This record gives sequence, structure tokens and C-alpha cells, in this order.
Amino acid sequence: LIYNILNLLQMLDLIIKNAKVCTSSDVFVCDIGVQNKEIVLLEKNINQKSKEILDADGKYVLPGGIDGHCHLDQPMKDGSVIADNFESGTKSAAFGGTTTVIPFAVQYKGDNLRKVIQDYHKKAEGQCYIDYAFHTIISDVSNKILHQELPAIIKDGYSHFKIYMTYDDLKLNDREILDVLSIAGKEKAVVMVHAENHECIMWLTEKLESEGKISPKYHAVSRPDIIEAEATNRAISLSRLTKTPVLFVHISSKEAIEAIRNAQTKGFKILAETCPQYLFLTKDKLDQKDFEGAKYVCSPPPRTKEDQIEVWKGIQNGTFDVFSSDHCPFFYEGKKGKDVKGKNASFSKIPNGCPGLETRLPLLFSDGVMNKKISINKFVEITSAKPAKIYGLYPRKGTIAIGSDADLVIWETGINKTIKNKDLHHNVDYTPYENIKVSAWPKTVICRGNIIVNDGKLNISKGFGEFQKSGISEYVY
Ligand code: DUC
Ligand code: ZN
Ligand code: ZN
Repeated sequence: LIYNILNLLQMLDLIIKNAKVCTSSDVFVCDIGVQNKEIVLLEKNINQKSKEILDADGKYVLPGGIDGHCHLDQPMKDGSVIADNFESGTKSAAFGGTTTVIPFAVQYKGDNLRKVIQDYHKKAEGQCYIDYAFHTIISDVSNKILHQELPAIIKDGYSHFKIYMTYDDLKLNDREILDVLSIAGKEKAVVMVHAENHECIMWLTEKLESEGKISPKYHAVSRPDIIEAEATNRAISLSRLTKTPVLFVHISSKEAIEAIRNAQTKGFKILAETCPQYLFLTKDKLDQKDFEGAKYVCSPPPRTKEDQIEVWKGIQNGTFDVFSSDHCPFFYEGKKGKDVKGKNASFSKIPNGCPGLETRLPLLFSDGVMNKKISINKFVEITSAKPAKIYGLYPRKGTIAIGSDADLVIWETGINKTIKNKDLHHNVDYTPYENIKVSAWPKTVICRGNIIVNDGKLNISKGFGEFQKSGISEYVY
């Protein structure tokens, strides 16, 4: 009896045999033992009993992806509707090898921050296929919000938020940014910055529109790299003035990358994120007949081939810390998406954003790791480990180690697959990456020890995903 009890106590929930385990620092071959949602053994030839055994057959096994930037069920002010809610967005993410998403909870002016967070919890509760945390977006910087609500939510598990330097509904001026940064510095929060110069965008937009230049391609003309670089340089100065780190989101161009690299070299605490649209799309995608270019309208816009090369370099040399999707999906067809103001309306009326939750990791794995632009450790670093560290989820998430959540992805490599929107699981009618060939795709996706996707089949029901409180970032000190 005692033997039986002991044996039962030792029973594992899952063993993954013959895994080529990759973290942000190591690659080693072993079996992975999982019990009670966590990794409990990393060992050659685990002999214990297990309820389930999977043979990875020598394939790469990586920590589940963390997508640190996506927009799900976020209300818009222009009548458009974000195409994915927490159900469809997290399902799509799961198929693409992501086991944690961090969408935004937006505070519009006048909103109480606690109420905003509660509202997003209601949207997400019972709907998610994978785990989730929240970033807030702070657009109202009244005294009460800065001195009471913001410090309180940071302590409660929402230790990172985004601010905007553009968009009428959201933008903060320099003085407001200084106020926000000084509070964030004190409370040890991560401030994510959307850096584009609002006045320049407005000036260029009015000029273009007055000349009748309104088709989608002028979106890119109205938001050139100079205005991203200007705002980036300015925000670096504000960060230095307040001695508070900032994280630049969706960085797209050579000049902004140079500004960030320079600041990092001088020892300023500047972090940066880039996204698939800046590696795999160029601005000529916006220059197509009829309204087709609207599919690629996002901000900042896709740039040139030369900028893409600089983005790759920035990933290689460590300028970029995070690679996220910035999944912000709008339907191409119908009146609630890209077409909300009509196909003949100005580019400035087209909702900004592209989908990308499911394709983020396969695109980077294929063109980055398989084509030898980056190591597999770098891949894990920017898609999982560093987002976990920066957003206060490490080492629960972001690595394969004893005691970490068993969020694991077994990768199929050396395949020949063409991205087709009909095969994706998001709720939007196009992908900007249609027909791009990839050579790697997640075969098995495991979240907290549960096989959630296997060989293209979903194995769990919605509601499996759990909220993850964020601790204080390892990068703010
Ligand atoms: N910024 C984002 O982060 N996402 C979509 C549009 C934008 O401007
Ligand atoms: Zn943004
Ligand atoms: Zn975004």
C-alpha cells in the first residue's frame, strides 16, 4: 500500500520525451516532467509514471510565446470595431505558439482606472484559451489618477502601461508625459511610449488632403520616419530628465533605431519593441489599386527595404528587447472595419492596425532562426523571456526551468507552408502576410501542462486561460 501511495504521489501529469530544450541562454536535450501545471523535472530518460507521455522526437521545445502587444475587444471612437475579442484573439494566438497575451485596457479621458480594469476583466473572464495580463493605456492624467489610481493599480498587478504622443483622444503633451514618468519612476512601472509627433502628422495630413492626396498610400507619407525619430528623441530626453526608463513600442525605422541605440550606448535605460510588419511589409503595400492598400494601414506605417535591414540589425545587436505582434485587426469588407468612413474617404479616416497574433512566431522563426539571421536563443529572448522579465511575469513565464509554468511549444521545422488567411483562427477577413512561405510552425502548444493545440487541433475549451498578475519589472530599478 505504502509503495502504491508513494508511486501515486510520484505520478507526473505529463512527460515530454526527447526534447531539444531552448531557453534564452541554452540548448540541451532532455525529458521534461510536468506536475500540477509546473515543470518539475528536466532530466535525461525520466522513468517515473505519467498520466500522459509525448515524444518530441528531438524537436525544438521552446517556452510558450508571450505577445506583449495586442488589441482585443478594445472600443474605438470612430465607429469601427476591433475584429477580435478575447475568445477569437486568444484562440488564434494559441495556434501560433503563444501561451500568454498582454492586451491593452484603455482609459479614455474621464474614465476611472479601476473601472477600466474591471471592464476588461469582464470581457476576458471565461473567454480566453491562453493566459493573459493587461497593460493599461493612460490618457487622463488628472491629479487623482496620477497620485491615487495609478500607484494603486501598479501595486495590484498592472505594473506596465502605454502612453501616446499622438491621436486626439489619447495623446499627452510633454509636460503631462513628465508628470506620468515621474510617478512611474517612483512606483517602478514600465512606461510604453507610442512615439510619433502629432503636430507634424496633422500638418502633413492637412496639406496632403488639401491637394486631394487621400488614397491609402498617403497614410505612409503623412507619418514619415522623421516624425517617429523626432518623438523618439524627445521622449528619450523626457526619460532622462525624470530618470525613468521608457519602452518604445512598434519601432519601425532606421532613424528611431539609431536614436534608441545611441541612448542605450550612453547608459540610459531605454527599451524597445518591434513587430512583424516592420520586418515583412514595406510601404509599397499601401500603394495598390482601389482600397486594397487599406489592409496595410497601421501606425507607424511599414517603411522601406533599408529600414527592414536596420530592424533586423536592431534585433541582432540587442537594441530591441521585445518582438510583439501589435495585433490590431479591422475587417477589410463591411462597414465596421477599414471601410468605416467609406472607400473614398481620406487615408486619415482608415482605422489603424493589422492582424498578426498567429503569424508572429512562425514568421520570425522561419526568416530569423531557419534563415540564420538570429540564434534560437535570441528568438526565445525577444518573444518570451524578455517580455516576461520586463512585464513582471518571470520566471513563472518566459523560460523552461524547474518551478516555471509548463508553457511549452514543440516546433515543427523544415516544413514548406504558405500562410493563407483561410487557415488562420483570428476573426478577420485577411492577413497582411498572405502567401508568405514559412518553414516552421508550432506542432504542439502546452499551457500550464495542458495540451491546448496539437497537430492543428484545439484541445481545450474557452475559459482555460487565466489572468496573470504582473509583479514589478526586472528592468525598472
Ligand atoms: N498603435 C498601436 O499600438 N496599435 C495600433 C495603432 C497604433 O497607433
Ligand atoms: Zn501605438
Ligand atoms: Zn498597438
